[in-house]
Amino acid sequence: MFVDTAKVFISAGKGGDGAVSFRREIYILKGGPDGGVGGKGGDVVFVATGGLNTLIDFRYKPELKAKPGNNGSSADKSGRGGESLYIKVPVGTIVRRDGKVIADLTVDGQEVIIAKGGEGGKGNAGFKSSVRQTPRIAEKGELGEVFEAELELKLLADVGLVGFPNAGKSTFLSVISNARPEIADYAFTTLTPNLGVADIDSSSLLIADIPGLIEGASEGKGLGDAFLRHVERTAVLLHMIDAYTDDIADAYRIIRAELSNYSLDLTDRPEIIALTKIDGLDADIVQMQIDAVKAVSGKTPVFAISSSSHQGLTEVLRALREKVIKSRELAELVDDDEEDIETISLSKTKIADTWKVDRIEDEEGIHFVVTGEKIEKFARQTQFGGYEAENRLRDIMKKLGIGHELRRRGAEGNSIIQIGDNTFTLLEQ
Ligand SMILES: Nc1nc2c(ncn2[C@@H]2O[C@H](COP(=O)(O)OP(=O)(O)OP(=O)(O)O)[C@@H](O)[C@H]2O)c(=O)[nH]1
Ligand SMILES: [Mg+2]
Repeated sequence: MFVDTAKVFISAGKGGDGAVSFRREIYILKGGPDGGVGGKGGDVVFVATGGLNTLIDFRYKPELKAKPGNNGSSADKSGRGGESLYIKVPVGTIVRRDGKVIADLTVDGQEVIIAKGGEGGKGNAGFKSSVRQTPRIAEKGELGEVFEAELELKLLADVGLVGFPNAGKSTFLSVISNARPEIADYAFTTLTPNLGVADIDSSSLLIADIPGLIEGASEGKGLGDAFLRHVERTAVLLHMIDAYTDDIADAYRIIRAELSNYSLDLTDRPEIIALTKIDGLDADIVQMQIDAVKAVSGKTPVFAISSSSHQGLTEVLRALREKVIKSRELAELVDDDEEDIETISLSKTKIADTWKVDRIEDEEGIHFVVTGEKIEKFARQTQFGGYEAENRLRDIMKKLGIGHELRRRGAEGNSIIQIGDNTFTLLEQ
């Protein structure tokens, strides 16, 4: 089975908690704080890997989980970082989160952090100050990023082979490259894309062979047009037509119509036409067929080839190579003007320190709900119940101006403040 989309649950590791500990040494009565920081949680990292061409593994691995960081400990020992999880994906894998592209792995060996592990919490050693000699406070580790990722594979090749079933696409690939696709004298032999590398003039071309298209493919006829996603990102299309076809102009138009129904982009793609299987045909018939297709294909170059007798193969590969080089040069020019794909992750987004206070009045009385990315992050790292930890959160609220706003809205010392799932009182009670 060939799989080119998958959904997978990603969870990066939680950061380790910071420790509360005091130095204990002989002759030292009251040692200073020496609780170490927690280790960073492991990341989930995708690695683009050549040679893979399906996402099927993800159907069996629906959850990808990196390890949490270890907690800090006494004697200023930091917790060990959680191991990151490295996952191989095919080159051409696009990763989305809530419909938004967060990564596009286009180069063999490229590594992208898909989900960031949480930072470790500070230990009490990190809270020591001139006024606070014996802090009994430590931070909890931050949670790692957790979300459902949508994966889509769009193979990246230089050339995409398109045409009717039985046109000779796979045979061509098998003759000019290292690929060994299935070949047979019936339609829909190819059921999954094949990739092959062809050598030409001391360079190489990566060529993708996909299942044949028929009229109505864009409405799901035959194998439909789903496989066209694998030629969407190829630089050049090689449109292959069996030279024995009766109405060759019509055959050409049908495939072009299906390409355009799938995506207008594909109609603009540089194209080369190859009439195939000319080994058994007289030269004047071949010429007649060439003329017939030229009448409808405009300036598109037309070649006549035979994979069996190796006729015209070098010429068509050379023409493909030139078009690929031209289109890549053009793409680079365009890319320079474009910004990189926007990626979202905790590390890259600056955490907003804006906040909001809501006064809630219900049958249980009045309480105040504080929301805001930064203050909620601090709250998540707070060990509720410990008065020092809560006091630190109160300090942070004060610094951000939240304390003032709470007072303004009528909060008193014993008013209940809620941040996230936690509640505490405005002042220590
Ligand atoms: N005589 C001759 N037969 C060929 C040539 N190329 C392909 N064929 C035959 O045409 C038939 C179809 O070839 P395939 O390569 O499987 O065609 P395809 O376009 O990949 O077909 P699908 O995978 O179904 O889309 C096979 O029987 C091949 O042997 C050629 O150059 N000359
Ligand atoms: Mg085939």
